[in-house]
Amino acid sequence: MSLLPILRYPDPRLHRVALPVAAVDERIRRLVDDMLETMYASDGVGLAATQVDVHERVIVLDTSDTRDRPRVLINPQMIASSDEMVLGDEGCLSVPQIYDKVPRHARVTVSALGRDGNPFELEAEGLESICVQHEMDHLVGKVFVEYLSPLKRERIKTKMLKKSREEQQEQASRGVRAL
Ligand code: GNR
Ligand code: NI
Repeated sequence: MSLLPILRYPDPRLHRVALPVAAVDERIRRLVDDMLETMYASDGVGLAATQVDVHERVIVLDTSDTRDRPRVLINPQMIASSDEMVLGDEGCLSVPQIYDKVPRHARVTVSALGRDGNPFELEAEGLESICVQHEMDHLVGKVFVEYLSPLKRERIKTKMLKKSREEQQEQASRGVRAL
């Protein structure tokens, strides 16, 4: 198992559209395990393969309080969504320290393949429903800041670029080569 680096907004690779997984094989199972390890290490409730620069339709999530209920969704398809919407505060591991309200369907039903390659359906509500929609957006290249006003999005972009420049300078000053 290994920790994977997470792409940071506004990296253009976050806007790539993921392709379906052709077969749930050893490579995909390793990706899933590394994504789960990375999600737990980052205290995230979900992670999409896009965020670790793998452009295939793989999502992991765990919205349990105990952080011991990993869910794996390979080739997820939205099969139903409630008309009722909810407005919750969202964050993203690719946009650290930014939180804002995003409208989402209150409930969704998704079909997917599990880590074992077997199909299943997930009926989600509450945080899990929000998280599934947030992760499925990542797979089509959409980051939650795209629901915000262009002004807010530009401010976030500027803030993120400034932060990454500062981090690079700090690393350079410690003799670490910039990536
Ligand atoms: O850790 C995360 N928390 C979160 C909170 C509210 C709505 C969505 C999320 S997903 C996010 C992890 C992440 O960036 N997944 O792509
Ligand atoms: Ni995210």
